[in-house]
Amino acid sequence: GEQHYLDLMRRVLERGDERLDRTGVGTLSLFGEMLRFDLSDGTVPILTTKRVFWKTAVKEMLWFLTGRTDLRSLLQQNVRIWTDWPLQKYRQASGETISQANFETRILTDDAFAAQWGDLGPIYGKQWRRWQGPDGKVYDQIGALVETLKRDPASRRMLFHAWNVADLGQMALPPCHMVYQFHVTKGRLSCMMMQRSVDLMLGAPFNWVGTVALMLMLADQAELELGDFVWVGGDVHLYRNHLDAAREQLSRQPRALPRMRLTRHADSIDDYRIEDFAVDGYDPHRAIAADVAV
Ligand code: THF
Repeated sequence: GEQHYLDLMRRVLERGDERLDRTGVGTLSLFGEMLRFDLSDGTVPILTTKRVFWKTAVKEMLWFLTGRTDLRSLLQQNVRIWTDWPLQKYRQASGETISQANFETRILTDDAFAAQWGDLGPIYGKQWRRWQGPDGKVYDQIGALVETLKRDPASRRMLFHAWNVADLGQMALPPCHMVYQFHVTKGRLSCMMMQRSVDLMLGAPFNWVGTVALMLMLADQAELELGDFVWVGGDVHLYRNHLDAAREQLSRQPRALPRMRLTRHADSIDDYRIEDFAVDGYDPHRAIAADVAV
């Protein structure tokens, strides 16, 4: 449950190795951590010790599934968690001190601007749905996964991967949550997600909600119930400017985890919308503000 997250956060605070990271912010970091969440009773790891904006995280997952890598389609859903990277690139290239809001408006309204500055490169959606082989053939890893879940659920090859080595150089950021492996036993779908780099304050809670949403959709497609969500973190860190926020979170008592469910069956993995997700019994402590390291 949530206590395992809080215990991990406390261990990073107390024992994390202090290091300077790519962003220049600095982190405390541990290597190689695993958490297991049992979803079979309907509860899901949407943290209660701070409000997690779960709809934003589900919208991000739905955006990955469309195969898109453009900022505009995210902004149209009012999701602004990916703006920082194209914004930083634009500011550095143009020398303009444009605000985030003005940058987002231009991405939304100016086609040429969006085409030049609003693409994140071949990140998650591209690799998940349109991984291009050396022969030019395009592979839909998600479509193949759904087929295998239906036809051969005992398979040990049910996974998809975003670490396309040849494409890394064109990505705004190399994938953090890289590989998702699935397992079916007694009609229950489990997922292990491996994340090489973990922003424990901001990223992990979001990525977990996205993964659970994905599991719900896959289970619905393959007529399965949910089993375990196993999460494996590589470099698990707290940014130095999140330490007070982490201490604040650790001072709070976790409450009962909420439930997440789909409100309808969809005919294909491509037919889910944010309106199809419902969360029941979510009673979190108030949100904790924290800046994202770019
Ligand atoms: N880079 C860093 N440093 N941390 C990350 O978590 C991260 N991601 C994605 C790519 N690079 C990353 C971006 N995902 C928030 C949440 C997820 C993000 C980026 C930012 C965030 O700011 N969340 C706030 C507010 C949410 C909102 O405004 O809706 C929060 O309080 O949760 C990991 O995938």
